[in-house]
Amino acid sequence: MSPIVISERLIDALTADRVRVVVLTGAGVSAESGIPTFRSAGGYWKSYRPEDLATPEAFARDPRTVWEWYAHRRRLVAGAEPNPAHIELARWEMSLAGFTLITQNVDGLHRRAGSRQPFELHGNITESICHRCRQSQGSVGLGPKGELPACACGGKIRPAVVWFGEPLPQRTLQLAGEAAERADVYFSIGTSSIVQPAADLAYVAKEAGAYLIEINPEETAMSRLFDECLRGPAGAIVPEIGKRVFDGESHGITSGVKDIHVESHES
Ligand code: BJW
Ligand code: ZN
Repeated sequence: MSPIVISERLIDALTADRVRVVVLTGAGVSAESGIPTFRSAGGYWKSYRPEDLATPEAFARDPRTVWEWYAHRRRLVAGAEPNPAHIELARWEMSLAGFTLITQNVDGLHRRAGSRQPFELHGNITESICHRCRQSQGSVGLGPKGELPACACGGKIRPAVVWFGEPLPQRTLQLAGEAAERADVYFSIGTSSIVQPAADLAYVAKEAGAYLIEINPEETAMSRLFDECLRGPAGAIVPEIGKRVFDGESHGITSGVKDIHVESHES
């Protein structure tokens, strides 16, 4: 059993007066809820090509295959529960006046854990829109006999998510960028930091002078940018940070959680 080491530097930063904390989450935050990631072991992009499933071109070419993949994922999400990382992040929102949660995840688990206003950069898998007129279509999906859903305008209905090559919701992205510009502490949790423009928010925060923390069992494309990398599962590390910061538990080292260590990148 390795200890989780939460540095004094991080605790001091999080307990400062009027601290502004920004958290960006990715698929790894939902891995412990049983939702596969995209790029890590068992991730979707290990078995499928993104261009066959998560692009407007794929949907135009083969909407049934795309819909079947999303129908499968909707069922997974419906059967999943928020895990301790989602629940703890909802508590941070309640406890900190200056807290912003930004997520790349489309599973809605942050909201189900109690987060009131996560900025969902890549949409929400449970909702649908018309691919042509962009009207919201509730949660409509494949019909009982596998019929493809269609809008009154004649356009094809699709999941309300952001595919490669599509713009992110502009207002949401703008608010996320503004929060990153004002951050004192910026967390990147459970993301490979490969997909843009979400990954670049860490650069925005760094430029603005924030203290940067990555929580991920693996090194990522951007680990070197971060001041501290906490290596281990979000479901263990996020609650441990919360315990030290919000429950007033003693600083330093706690034992009992496996496979966690900290890398510090002194500049
Ligand atoms: C754990 C863990 C545990 C495991 N605890 N951690 C600059 C350069 C090159 C290309 C581009 C560029 N700028 C834009 C692009 C193009 C493209 C892009 O970024 N491509 C890259 C692949 C290079 N970006 C776009 O196309 C974006 N749009 C855009 O830029 O539009 C511009 C535009 C403007 C105006 C008009 C038109 C266009 C859109 C990106 C959309 C991404 N969509 C997806 C699918 C969403 C719908 C769906 O879910 O089906 O979003 S792809 C997929 O990747 C999904 C995710 O949100 C996203 C990020 O993945 P994430 O969350 O990081 O997951 P993983 O699997 O990569 O990583 C998981 C991590 O968790 C791993 O590191 C594990 O180690 C870790 N982990 N267990 C903590 N227990
Ligand atoms: Zn329409």
